[in-house]
Amino acid sequence: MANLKLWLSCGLGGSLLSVTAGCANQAEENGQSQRPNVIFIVADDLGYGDISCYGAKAVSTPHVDSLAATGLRFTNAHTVAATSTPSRYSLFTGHYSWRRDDTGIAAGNAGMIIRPEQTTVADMFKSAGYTTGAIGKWHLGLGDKVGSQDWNGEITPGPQDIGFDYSYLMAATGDRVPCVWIENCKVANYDASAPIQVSYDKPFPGEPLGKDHPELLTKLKPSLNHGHNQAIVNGISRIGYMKGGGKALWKDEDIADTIAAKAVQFIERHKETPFFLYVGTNDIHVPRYPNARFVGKSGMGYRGDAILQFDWTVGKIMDALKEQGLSENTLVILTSDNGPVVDDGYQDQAVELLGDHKPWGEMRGGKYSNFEAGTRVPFIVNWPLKVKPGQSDALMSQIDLFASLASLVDQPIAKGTAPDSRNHLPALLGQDSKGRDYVIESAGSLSISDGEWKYIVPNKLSSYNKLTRTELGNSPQEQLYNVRKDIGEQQNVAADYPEEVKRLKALLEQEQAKGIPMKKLTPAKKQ
Ligand code: NG6
Ligand code: CA
Repeated sequence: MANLKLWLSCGLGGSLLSVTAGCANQAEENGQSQRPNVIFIVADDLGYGDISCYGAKAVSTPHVDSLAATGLRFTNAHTVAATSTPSRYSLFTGHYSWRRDDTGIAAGNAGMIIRPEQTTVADMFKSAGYTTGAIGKWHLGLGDKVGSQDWNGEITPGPQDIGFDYSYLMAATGDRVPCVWIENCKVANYDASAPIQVSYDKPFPGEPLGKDHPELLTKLKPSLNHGHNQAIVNGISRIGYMKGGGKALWKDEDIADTIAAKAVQFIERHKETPFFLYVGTNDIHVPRYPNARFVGKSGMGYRGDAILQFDWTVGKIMDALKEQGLSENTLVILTSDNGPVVDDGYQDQAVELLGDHKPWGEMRGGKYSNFEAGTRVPFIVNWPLKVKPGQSDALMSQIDLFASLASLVDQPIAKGTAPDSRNHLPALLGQDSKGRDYVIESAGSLSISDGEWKYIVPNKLSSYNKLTRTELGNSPQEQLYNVRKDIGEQQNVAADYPEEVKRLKALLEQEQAKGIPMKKLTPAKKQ
């Protein structure tokens, strides 16, 4: 504890930003630095209103609630995008995914979207002497180019080339092939008797497909017209074609257990050194097929049960920290990659059993949407040693985690690295109640919000996703909402406040002109 105090008083005492290299070096030389471990827990498709500490009544999430009760619960924190790949890309790189036109929802055989020459938040922690790990959902591509992966050998480049010492990942999503875990750059539990082939173009002769063999879909059937009716693995049909896998194939009902076990193992193995761990849960993405322990427990069907399973995962991670004596000095950030969706492709009764539960809270839209529920997500910061419990209404963006945490561990950021990330460490730790001047959100179109006014760029994209029943917030008209007074974005007041429209539009255009120019706005490709 004495050592820890020295580092804290040296690096963080008084102004949080006054960490001086000399001070940190001196502490290190004396063997006296003890920086916090950092864990990102990134839920998948978990809505603002899906957990009880954010107002859910129909479902109870005691572990997440306890993290919030002993930490800081943010009410206005945003992802960069309303779907996984672009959201996670920005979280890891501090670079707006909308500046590139190849960061839409990735197929399971996509090449690695973050290029090895880019510097990630994991690289940053590694330079600071941390051991780094990535466990769970990846969805950022693997290997060099689409379709070029050797699923039966080494899959490179991979997370190891962008800063992660250890990785145990699903390549994309639960609903996309390949349905196997990849540990470091190889398929885990590889089964030589069942070589793996993956294609997103054509089926493998002799392999039954969900669309032709509904009788083989013993666990979940796809929703009408959503696709998800190709390769069948574990009685569930997926997006994409796959052959082989044998004993390496995952079982959906065990995915959460696997992720929790690997996260706990990582914590135990690295308890002596500072570590950075990213845990991307599969919950509550489709196909939702929770472990029997949770089935029927929420009364809301598999979607609610998957929320309970997510909460359990959080509990396992927190218990492991406690057991290793690391709770006090571990900075845990719990958030989601995008807003909620109810029917995202499988007949799991999420719509029928939703009842009064509002995954989107009081907001409009959801996953895929420019409206607020697309990107305003749960965001909890827990660091007992340093962060006082409470609520923060500061305007936050996940894009800033890179620069803020670099400041925390006293790492310089080279020019060109994390170009869109800003240091908001004081807000992250509850010492500044304002946060960003504005956040930029992307969901096919772009929006900009200063926390009071939100402007959505006019566009010709569709305004409604019939499959998921989501209002997408697209319109050929300019839209302006006062999200402070009208969080449900009901009143488009663009015509009444032309000055606000002009101001926000100019700010956004300024941002767009910066850095790597945006080639074109591409809506996320359906894979
Ligand atoms: C969509 C899928 C959806 C989900 C999403 C990615 C269809 C019709 N829908 O294209 O089921 O997989 O992609 O979700 O294919 S995300 O959270 O990983 O971004
Ligand atoms: Ca997601």
